[in-house]
Amino acid sequence: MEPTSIEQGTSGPVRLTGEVREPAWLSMAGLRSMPQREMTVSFECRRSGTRRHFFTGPLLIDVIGAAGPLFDPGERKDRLRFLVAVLGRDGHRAVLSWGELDPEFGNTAALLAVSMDCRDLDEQGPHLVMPGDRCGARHISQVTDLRVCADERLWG
Ligand SMILES: Nc1nc2c(c(=O)[nH]1)N[C@H]1C(S)=C(S)[C@@H](COP(=O)(O)O)O[C@H]1N2
Ligand SMILES: [Mo]
Repeated sequence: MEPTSIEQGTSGPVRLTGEVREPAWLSMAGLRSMPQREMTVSFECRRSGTRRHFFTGPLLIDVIGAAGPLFDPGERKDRLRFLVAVLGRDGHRAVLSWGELDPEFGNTAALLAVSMDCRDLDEQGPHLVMPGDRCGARHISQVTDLRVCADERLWG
């Protein structure tokens, strides 16, 4: 299914697709209109050593939840079959599980950040923030695509 509405931001919107009721184009303004969290994360990069950044933005699970993932919301076990794939403009990507984000399970407060170190990210696009990660590789910059997938095709 193709996203239905376009709210163009400076960086180009983020596409949210896959197994959701309402695929969407997310603008930076739209992400800012959601409840905001802030957090400082530090991590080790093999190349650049210890890094530390301050981010603000909505919780990733709120962003995806608003699009209506196609699980039975009242059935905790059904949610555990879902994956969230995150893609950066340069092709760097990571796959997360719904279970690691869900407050009833791993409860990782991942953000889709709209500002980094007190500068807005409108030029770059949003930034995935994974609090608790020791390596920086899942703090994906310039996110362009989020895709929700159920596990069915893994077993096919
Ligand atoms: N889009 C994108 N984001 C990325 C990467 C990348 O290659 N592409 N590298 C990751 C890695 S390995 C690290 S350590 C951090 C480094 O972030 P910093 O240099 O801004 O502190 O960015 C992460 N985010
Ligand atoms: Mo890194």
